[in-house]
Formats: sequence, C-alpha cells, structure tokens
Amino acid sequence: MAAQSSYNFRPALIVVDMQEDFCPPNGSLAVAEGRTITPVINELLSLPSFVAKVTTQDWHPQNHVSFASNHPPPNNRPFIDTVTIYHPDDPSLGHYETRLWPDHCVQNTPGAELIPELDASKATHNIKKGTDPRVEMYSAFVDPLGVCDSGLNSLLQDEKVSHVYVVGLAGDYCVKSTAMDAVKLLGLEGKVFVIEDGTKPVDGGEPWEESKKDMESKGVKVIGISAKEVRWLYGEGLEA
Ligand code: VGL
Ligand code: ZN
Repeated sequence: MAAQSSYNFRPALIVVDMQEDFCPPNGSLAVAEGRTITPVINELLSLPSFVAKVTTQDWHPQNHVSFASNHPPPNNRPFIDTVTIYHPDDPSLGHYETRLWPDHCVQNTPGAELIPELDASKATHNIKKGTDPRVEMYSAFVDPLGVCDSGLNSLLQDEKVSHVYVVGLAGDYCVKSTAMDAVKLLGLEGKVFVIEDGTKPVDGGEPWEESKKDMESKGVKVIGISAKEVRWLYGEGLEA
C-alpha cells in the first residue's frame, strides 16, 4: 500500500461516551477500568491534526426503552434480559433484539456528565444520542432502523473527513457501532481506526475478541497506540 500523503489526510476523532455512568467508582453501568483510558484520549484531543474532534454523550430520557426498569418483571433483569424493539411507525419496517441495562445517562443528571478529567474543551463538537425513548442507539450516527440521525454523518462529510479515529466507552457497544457506521456511512473501508488503548469493553475476554473480529470484518481496523496510523497524526510517515 502506498504511503499516506499529507494533502488528503483529513482525520476526525470521535470520543465516545466518556461519561460518569460508564466509569467506576459510581457509574450505574460502570465499565471496568473505564477511567484509565483518559490520558490516551486527552493526548489525542490535544493534537492539532484533526479537522474535527467530536465528543458524544449517551443522553437518555427516563422512559428509555433500554432501561430494565421500564419493563415488567420477570424478564427485565439488567445485563441479562433482552427486548425486541420494533420500528416506531410501523412494526413491519423492522425490528431488533437489544440488551437491557440499568438506568444510565439520564439527561441532565450527574451520571450523564462527561468525566471532569476529560479535556472536553478541546473538542470541536458534541453529539447527544439515545434521546428518542423508543429506540436504542449505540452508534453516534444513527439507530439500527434509521429513525434518528444525530447529524454526525453530515458534519463529517462537510469536513471532507478522510479517516476516523474512535476511542471511548464502551468498546463492544457504542465504540463498535460508531466505528462500523463510520465505515458504512462515509465509505471509509480500512480508514476507520479503533485505538484499543483508548477503549474498554463491557464484556472483556473472549466476547471482546469477537467484537474486534466483527469490527474488522466490517472494514474497521483495531490498532494500538504505537501503530503507524497514529503516528500519521504527528505528521510522521506522511508523504508531501
Ligand atoms: C452504551 C450500553 C448502553 C455505550 C450505551 O456507550 O457503549 N452501552 N448505552
Ligand atoms: Zn445507553
């Protein structure tokens, strides 16, 4: 493969859901070691090479369909049970199974805030997602049935983004869906990178290995912080 040239390198950074509820010690849906990735993310946020730096926030109304508390027992155990979500306009337009969670990231509550140690002031944009109570939306772009569009796709298209770097929480849910949608919606096969040192999964071990394979099979590259694709951000390895 030819070296990446600097004149058509227009990378974007997406920092997914670095919110209190996804972090120990008090988050209702805390991802193990979720806070520990913040220095890696802050280093990326400090780089001038990104044409857009987007933070996202899971931003649910209290009556959100993904909250176990909004479903009747006995099949409403958080982390364990699932529900079927139908297209809100017409069930024949599509449906999907989705996992139930504890209440989390309720709009305008402390749990929905970005963690204070994240350098969020360096971001150029903030995207709120999961605001429609009727649908689950892991991707920062759209929900699985195309009911809600966050505007992120048109934002990145307007900036003529050539490569997308995705970090944040959780690796196996919102980071994964966001990265796969970046490939699909922006047509960036092989140019969307999940930096593994900048994410943590809900389910580690073998499920996380499977998630990484799913991403790779959809044109996402899962890379480490020392990869050449990260060095490009420092102007290294780019041809004039
Ligand atoms: C997420 C579960 C529920 C995430 C959001 O940000 O990965 N996971 N809502
Ligand atoms: Zn959520």
